[in-house]
Amino acid sequence: MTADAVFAAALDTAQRTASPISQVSSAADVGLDTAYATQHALIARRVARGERITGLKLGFTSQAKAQQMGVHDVIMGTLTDAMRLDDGAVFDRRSAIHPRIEPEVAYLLAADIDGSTAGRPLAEVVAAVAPALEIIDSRYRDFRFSLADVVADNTSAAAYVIGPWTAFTQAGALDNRAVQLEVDGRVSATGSTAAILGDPGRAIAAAARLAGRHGFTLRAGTVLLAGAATAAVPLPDHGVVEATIAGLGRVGIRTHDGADSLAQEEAR
Ligand code: OOG
Ligand code: MG
Repeated sequence: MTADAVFAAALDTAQRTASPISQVSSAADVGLDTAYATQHALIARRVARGERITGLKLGFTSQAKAQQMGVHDVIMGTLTDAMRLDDGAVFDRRSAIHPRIEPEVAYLLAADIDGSTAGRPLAEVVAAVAPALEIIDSRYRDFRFSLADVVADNTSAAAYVIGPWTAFTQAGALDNRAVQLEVDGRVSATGSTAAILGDPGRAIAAAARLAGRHGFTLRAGTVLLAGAATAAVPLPDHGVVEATIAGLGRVGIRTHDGADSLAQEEAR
């Protein structure tokens, strides 16, 4: 087996069993090419089990995230239908190791995107925008990683939920919208969409560049998460998490960590 296949198998098992592993960089000198090859091999395993790719995500597009994790390059990960939750759905905390949650801007793509799309007007390549939440869960011990580690681990992607879509042409400028993350009705992070590359619309060109360089394809009808606008916060074992983006609306999930707490949640 090649190194990327070995790493992919270990990361896949870590995710499926919710048990953390050592950073792949602790065993070998892993470069960015091997890291993306590992991510592609990991996704190929999930697709072979019947999952479908539903989009891509960017990481470390904001200073808040880069500083929180000590990783300063923009990275790309892959989303599948098994990670998608409906707005308002319940997430089982036990399926994750040490999950965190963060507010995101989601784009619905109107066209296939590759390196040549970088110069096209956004209105031609984006159909709609929505507030979103991402649950991240590093498969590495202590939620610590190098750039190559986190790329190999599919950029910590665990789950995502998308709120109501607004047609891109109706959404207006998105370069400075207030973002708020609430846990059980209490504000736990605030920021602005301006934190995402200065304007989250720049995520499209950034994704096009990374796609060309690292073997991804962005397809019409799939989603792009532009990256968190604020630092991530720990996912509560049991509670309600909501994100609001001014002018775009609100999106939320509930969490539970066992049958009893789910029953309590449903009785509320
Ligand atoms: C990596 C994923 C980063 C974002 O929105 O910046 C990311 C991590 O923080 O574990 O998803
Ligand atoms: Mg994210």
